[in-house]
Amino acid sequence: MSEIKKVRVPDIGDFKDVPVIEILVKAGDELAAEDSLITLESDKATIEVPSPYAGTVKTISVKVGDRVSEGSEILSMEVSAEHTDEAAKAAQSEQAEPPEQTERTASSDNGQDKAQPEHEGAADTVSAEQASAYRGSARQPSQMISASQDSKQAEVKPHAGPSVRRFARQLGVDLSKVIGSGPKQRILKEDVQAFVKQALSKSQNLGVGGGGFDLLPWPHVDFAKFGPIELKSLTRIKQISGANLHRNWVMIPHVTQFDEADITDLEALRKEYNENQQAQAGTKLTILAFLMKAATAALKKFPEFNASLDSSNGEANLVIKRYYHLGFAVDTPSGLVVPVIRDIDQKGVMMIADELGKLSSLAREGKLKPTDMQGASFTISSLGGIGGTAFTPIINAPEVAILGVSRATLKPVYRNGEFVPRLILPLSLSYDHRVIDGASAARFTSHLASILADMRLALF
Ligand code: CAO
Repeated sequence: MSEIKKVRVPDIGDFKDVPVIEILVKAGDELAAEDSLITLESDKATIEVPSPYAGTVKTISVKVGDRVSEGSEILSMEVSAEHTDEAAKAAQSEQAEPPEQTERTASSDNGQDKAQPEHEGAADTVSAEQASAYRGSARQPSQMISASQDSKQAEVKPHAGPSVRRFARQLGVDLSKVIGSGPKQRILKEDVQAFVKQALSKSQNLGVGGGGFDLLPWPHVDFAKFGPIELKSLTRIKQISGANLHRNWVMIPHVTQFDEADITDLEALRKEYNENQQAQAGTKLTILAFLMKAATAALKKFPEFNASLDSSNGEANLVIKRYYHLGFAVDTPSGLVVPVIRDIDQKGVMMIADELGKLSSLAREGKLKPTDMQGASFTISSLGGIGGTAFTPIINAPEVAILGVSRATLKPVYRNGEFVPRLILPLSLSYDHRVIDGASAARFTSHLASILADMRLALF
């Protein structure tokens, strides 16, 4: 036995005259109880109305654009008596434990909702803990479907909730191409995200182009709850360099090679020179000027460190530079800047030291021109004047390596049967592992250390 049942808009809270934005079924459709029938969209929320019965759709009484309220007829269904009984039981249990029939935004608006990640739209509102639990579930992300699946899928209306449909519309995703991983292949927001991610990764050029990360939202904490706070805006330099550092950190697979150089003899030479110069008030020679010269000699021997990755023609190439323009990080009151000294290979340490001093002063006064900071093929970041034993500098893209230098200290070194005090300079070389292998990095820093121990090697 079966009977015809009219399905009406259920209690939708305070919403009245809400426009119908989607009709999700058609006459003849076989439905299970809880399948979505229509989508309503008020100015505050999107509401999906589920079927109270299992059965066959006979007639549809609304069309897109109609305005409905509680009690408005939606459609009629042929329902078997058995299903009607089940529905009655379900309705009873619903009263004890209301199901989630409406969109998150609607229910959270009236304060009745607790977001549950199993349903679409939840990702908009879930807490960090809920989201991480969701990500940890066994659900498989959706995949792009083949052309044959595509045509089959086109006959079937994609099974997705309103927030997911809206999300897909915003991103321009054709839901018929997305495979749902929810119950009854329902398409979840995650499936749309996975679809977009896959499409993006297909269009990327060998990992050198843009990138997408399916990360949790940043936690927003009201710190004032825990004690007094003060707001300070980041300087313009920090905002610009921060964005660059962030991109470089996430897009370049960094590895840092640590090494040490014995600069005892170099330091003796430097001090002797500076003492003579002080009498004449000449340029002060710092370790950094020697480091630039030594690094240039090492770059000549290992050209892949003086290079950039390029994928503009669709395949990955290494652009090896036959010029030696070295950037050096300068700590200024407004933030980090990196002026560049050009053609180090053609300059002596005195000329380099002179430019270092001038560019550092301009940097601290905020007077560097854009051209002063362009064209570097390799960068040195020296924290030696401040302290520290080692650090992991971030590569200054599109370069492929950066040398970090920490504070030189006297260390006991075993030589000819006895410990002797030697001045040891810590080196930290970060490199792009797509371009440089660990063995090459170890060879580079060993060679650099040999040059710093005996600058005559820079002549070869
Ligand atoms: N070990 C021991 N002493 C060192 C040293 C080292 N590696 N490097 C420099 N020093 C000494 C210098 O010899 C100098 O001592 P004296 O005054 O007795 O001669 C003193 O430290 C100060 O040197 P300096 O810092 O003025 O000069 P520099 O050429 O070494 O460095 C510059 C210039 C511009 C690189 C530096 O001032 C600077 O700004 N460093 C910070 C860079 C930075 O922030 N990097 C981090 C980037 S990532 O966030």
